[in-house]
Amino acid sequence: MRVIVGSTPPGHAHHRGGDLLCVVRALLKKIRRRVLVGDRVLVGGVDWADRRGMIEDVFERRAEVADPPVANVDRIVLLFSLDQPQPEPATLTRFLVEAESTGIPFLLVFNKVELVDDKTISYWRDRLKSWGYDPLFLSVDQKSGLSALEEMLEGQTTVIVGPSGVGKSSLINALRCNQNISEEDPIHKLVEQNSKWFGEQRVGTVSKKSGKGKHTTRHVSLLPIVGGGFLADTPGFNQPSLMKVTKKGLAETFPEIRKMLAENEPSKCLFNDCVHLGERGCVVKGDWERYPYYLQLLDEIKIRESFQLRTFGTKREGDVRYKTGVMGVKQAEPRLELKKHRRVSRKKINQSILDDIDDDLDEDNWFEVKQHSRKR
Ligand SMILES: Nc1nc2c(ncn2[C@@H]2O[C@H](COP(=O)(O)OP(=O)(O)OP(=O)(O)O)[C@@H](O)[C@H]2O)c(=O)[nH]1
Ligand SMILES: [Mg+2]
Ligand SMILES: [Zn+2]
Repeated sequence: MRVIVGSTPPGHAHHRGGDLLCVVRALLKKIRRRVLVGDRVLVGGVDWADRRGMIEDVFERRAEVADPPVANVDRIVLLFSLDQPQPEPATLTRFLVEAESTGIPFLLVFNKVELVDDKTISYWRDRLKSWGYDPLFLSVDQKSGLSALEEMLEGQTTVIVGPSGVGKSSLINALRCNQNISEEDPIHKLVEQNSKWFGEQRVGTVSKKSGKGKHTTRHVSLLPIVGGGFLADTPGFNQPSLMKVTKKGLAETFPEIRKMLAENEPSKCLFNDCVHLGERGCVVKGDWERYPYYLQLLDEIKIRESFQLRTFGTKREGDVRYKTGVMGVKQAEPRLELKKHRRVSRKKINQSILDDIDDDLDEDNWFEVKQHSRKR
């Protein structure tokens, strides 16, 4: 992995930092502590002449995006294109849900505006507005609308995600080219010395037949951009996994539901932890565009959670704990996983399902639920 080093120890005056090519210490792999793009790491055994070293530890992460895996991200840019490929509402929803679930601020951007007429642009603007979003429209090819985005990304670490072929790598190239990197920024000065960081991201074509991209970008990489800050290019994919989204959390990722619940304060839904299937006393009415997507995703997550419950005895993913390590910095490490080969007893599964139902309900609601389950 390539690690940027801000400064070197005293006595190494002739090496002004730069970057090191590092291997990851075997122990980290053994305890399955993954090193992600964007991680701050502890490097040891440095050979300054050869610019090599070893990643010995990983510092605590401020934020983490699971899909694609990038650490310490300040912002997500969700990129789609208005044509070639056209936006698909179901895919768009999946990406939006995934971005909402990270809790990291994100920006929805539509590229290739020059391929469509004004009517199409306002159609998508209005449609997205009814979902609760205010997207940015631009064209990388025509270099229009880029400066608004540029300003927002300054000094931050941003990860750009979206389907294949929408122009993620093209956008990154546009934000990196024809500009001088700020002289004051020490990291950028260091980066300047290494031409690898200046290579353009490869751009692919979109298939004429299907209108889809060809998965040109294969790796996640963090690239320095204008005005300081980094932008992570990622491979395009159509199916964010939604692994971190829970059955209870899903509603929170839809602005439409958040709005309906806020408008109905303080009454809310009859059930305390209603999952909004339109039961009696549910205020999330079924007459909004994305309700079918909500129900579809809820089904998918339910299936996944019950699978996780059966396989691991827990539905909670990626538990980490913190300990203070070398240099007094808190570091995250994964909790030990249950041994996979040990079968979870049926009794234990039933107990955890009961516990789950228990947290879902107030005592007053018990009767309702029994009624419900009898009907089914
Ligand atoms: N018409 C038009 N084409 C564009 C624009 N921006 C990018 N493209 C084209 O879209 C195609 C795909 O661009 P890429 O940047 O490779 O797309 P990507 O999102 O990185 O794709 P993956 O790496 O496969 O995920 C290329 O042929 C680009 O030239 C634009 O604003 N207008
Ligand atoms: Mg790409
Ligand atoms: Zn409800």
